[in-house]
Amino acid sequence: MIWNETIECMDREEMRKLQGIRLKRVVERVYHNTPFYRKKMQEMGVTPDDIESIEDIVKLPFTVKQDLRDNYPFDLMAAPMSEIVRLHASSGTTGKPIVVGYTRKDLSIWSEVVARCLTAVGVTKQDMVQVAYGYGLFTGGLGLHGGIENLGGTVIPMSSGNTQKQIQLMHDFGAKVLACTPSYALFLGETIKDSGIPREEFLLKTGIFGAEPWTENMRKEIEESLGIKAYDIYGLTEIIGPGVGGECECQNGTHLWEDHFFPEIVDPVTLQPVEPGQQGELVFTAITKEGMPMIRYRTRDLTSLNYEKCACGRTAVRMARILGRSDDMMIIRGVNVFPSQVESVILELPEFEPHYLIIVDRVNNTDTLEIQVEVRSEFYSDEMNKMISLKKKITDCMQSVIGIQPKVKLVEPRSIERSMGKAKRVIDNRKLV
Ligand code: DLL
Repeated sequence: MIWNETIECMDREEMRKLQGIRLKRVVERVYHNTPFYRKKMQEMGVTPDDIESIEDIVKLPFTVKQDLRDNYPFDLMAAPMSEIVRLHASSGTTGKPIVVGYTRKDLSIWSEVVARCLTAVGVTKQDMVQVAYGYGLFTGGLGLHGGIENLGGTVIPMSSGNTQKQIQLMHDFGAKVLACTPSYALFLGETIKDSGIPREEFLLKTGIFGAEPWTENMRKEIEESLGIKAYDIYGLTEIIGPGVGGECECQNGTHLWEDHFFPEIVDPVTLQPVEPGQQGELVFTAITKEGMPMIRYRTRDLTSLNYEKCACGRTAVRMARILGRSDDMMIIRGVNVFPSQVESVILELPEFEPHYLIIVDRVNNTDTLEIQVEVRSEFYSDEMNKMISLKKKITDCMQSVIGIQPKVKLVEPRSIERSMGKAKRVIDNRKLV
């Protein structure tokens, strides 16, 4: 099933024309309504008249997270505050939060794109969806919520946490779909197992997971643990929240809803467009937003785009799994290491649980990398020899993938703290110095 066939399967030339018209409109809007953008465009000598087609997007300035902080709270709005009907915010790890505002039309676009994501993975109005993303300033809960209502499904607005109750209601209500972070999905799977309720008594069949990077191996792990199909949903507060894109049943890339969010991939250093299909930093322009449109917003997410038509029939461009954020990349003794590489090694090995912690530090001016990982109970042993050889096995695998030798610490099952929202798996103590 396809929610909006005209758009999702639109011919590429036609899509580019539509994007061009919308780009011109949004550039006019921000030029006249948002002093920040007008100033930046004037500095570059660009006016809305220079924008004739989507190709002209490269004439426009980039926007970065710091710009949102500098314009805190409302200076990037392109609509009067009387037109703003909802605010969301994201705090990040440091500094002031970033704030975004939505007009009524923005909310209706949001519920449209989330409905597309839900339909693309087979969710229908017959289905009950348990939303275990956080509700509140975070966009996850309310974003999914609006899409499910638009689709006509039944929402269970659980929010995150309260894990025992999540399980109980999922079971008693017969939820078919679960929406939460992949790390919380793992925790819920573990908790169901512990509850002693037979898994067959749950009607769950589909998971809609996102808000944090996750690997293909993590997908397999979750699918097995919950007995479901697990799909990716992508988004970010600055652009709209969840639903900037979502996977279809082919599980072969995340379709981006490019009639609303125009994607580019640029080299994060030179900021020039990369060759088609190459990996780089994802940049979005929200070409239909009214409240707070973003122009060429640098997401810091690293991925690549595939414009081939998908087996599902959609022509909407597909984004590869996010490798990580450029600011998540750790440089350890000069070597670039992504948490996703560490995750894929751990999940490749049957002896380990998908729960781990990466601790980076600097001792005597040398970077250290410690990986704590839980050993599955069937492999956990009091025999020293067994544990030593297990440790050697994972250390060798890590070294061959990440290029440096980590210090691995094997820990008991269930000893690493579980996450109910976005998992925090990296502790970089070097930043404290
Ligand atoms: O996480 C919005 C969201 C909510 C998406 C629920 C999906 C589901 P932020 O808190 O602003 O918004 O974080 C956005 O999270 O730039 C990525 O780095 C990361 N991210 C989001 N979805 C995915 C995903 C929400 N599917 C940041 N895969 C983004 C990998 C993701 N990373």
